[in-house]
Amino acid sequence: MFEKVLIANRGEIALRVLRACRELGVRTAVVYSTADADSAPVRLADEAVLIGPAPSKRSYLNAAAIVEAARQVGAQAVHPGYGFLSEDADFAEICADNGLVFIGPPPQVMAALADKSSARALMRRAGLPLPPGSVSPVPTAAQAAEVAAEVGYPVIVKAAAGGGGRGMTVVRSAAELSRAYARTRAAAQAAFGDDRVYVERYLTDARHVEVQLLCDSHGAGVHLGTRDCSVQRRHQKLVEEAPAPALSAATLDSIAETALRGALEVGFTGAGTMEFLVDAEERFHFLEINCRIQVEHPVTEMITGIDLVHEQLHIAAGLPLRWRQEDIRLHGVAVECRVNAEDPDRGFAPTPGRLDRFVPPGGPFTRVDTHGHAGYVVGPHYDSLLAKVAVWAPDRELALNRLERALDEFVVTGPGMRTTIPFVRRVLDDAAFRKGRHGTSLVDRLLAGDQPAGTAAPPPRAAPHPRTVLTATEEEPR
Ligand code: MV4
Repeated sequence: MFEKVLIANRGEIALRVLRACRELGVRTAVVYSTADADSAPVRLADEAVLIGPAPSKRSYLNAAAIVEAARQVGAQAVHPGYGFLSEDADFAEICADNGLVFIGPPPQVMAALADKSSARALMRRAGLPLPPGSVSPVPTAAQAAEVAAEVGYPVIVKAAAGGGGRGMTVVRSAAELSRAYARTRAAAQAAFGDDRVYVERYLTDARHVEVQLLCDSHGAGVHLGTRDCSVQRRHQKLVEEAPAPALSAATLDSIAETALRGALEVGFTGAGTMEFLVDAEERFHFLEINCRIQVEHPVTEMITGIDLVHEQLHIAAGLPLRWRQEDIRLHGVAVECRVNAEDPDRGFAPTPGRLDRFVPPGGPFTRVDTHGHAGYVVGPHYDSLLAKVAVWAPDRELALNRLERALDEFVVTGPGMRTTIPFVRRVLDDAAFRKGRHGTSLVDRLLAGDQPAGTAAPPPRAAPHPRTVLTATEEEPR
């Protein structure tokens, strides 16, 4: 195992990785920007290295500064967390060139999978089912129209260099195609410096189901079951659960086994996630592979009892996987929600500012991953994730009740401060969500404020905090 790991991230995930290192007896160093000087990970790490000012481009995205920090502290490996440089194959390569282990897959594998069009071609070759569409990037609007006519409308034009919902346009009819094609190419060029796009049939209101994978550097791998992440707004997940609900055991097994086969085929190593869309007939279609630990990993940890960051460290250190597939048992249901400093009533606009009260929930089977505390200042420079609340229960209904209970306890206040908690409560109250029958259009339906015909609105729930306070003392009444 490594003696010292550099954590190249901030916020709750920096803390999460730091804790895993501590538990394995690995010394920790974190990098930080001036904005995070008195943050929890900086205070808890064995060492901390200032790498630049608040803007991420000059700190958490500054590969040279991070490699220099690793050299200064004598770290052997770099854990990138999620976001920032976590899926940057060039950064992984720079680490290797400087004698550092990048905790993730080999740079060539990362590069092949970061290109969504190339990932699609690789998975097609491995025999995975894909949404109907083009095998390679589509170079002209006329060819895009040909593909679209073949697979049928609606279609979606996706940037090869995109992913995670960035650089995609849904096209409803042939009349809109050439403009949408041109616009997506221009946007991809501007965002990624790469204007290649491909075309797929657009699958309406499917479910977003993903598979957690662990593969070692000796060709062995296991899957840790599925998660459903259909509750998203503009590709920001709000609620995630494991396993994916309301699908047959046969479908879940088939998706998970297919994902593992595809990952092993391309030499994937480390912790990764394969994303699928699942349609109403339970047919599944490969979308993309993420080569990082994901925000929603705790729900998988809760149903498997496996610490995914421990496993990442073991795999990166070259150790063989400690689990065979038959050792992995999925137990119960876990649900997580994100508590972002955002105002759901104002288009989820970030609400930066100081927290004057911050009281996270507790109780049985309730896990809170957060770097927040009273006095913490939510700055404007980074994403607005304040906390993740994850709960476990033997069944889904109890898990959802437990999450509602946990959210009722959570106190987050400050001048102008709002959170996503009220919106998540509406999700948890939704009739289709309760049945596990929702797809990716749930959030838009809730935001449009309409219930589908024949679905009664759920009964209002009790006030989250008791407002009645009685006093019974031994004093004589006057
Ligand atoms: C799609 C799709 C439907 N059809 N591709 C979004 C994130 C990225 N991983 C791929 N995504 C999607 N790709 C085809 N062919 C639907 C999504 C999608 C989605 C779309 C609109 C609103 C919310 C969504 C949530 C998850 C996935």
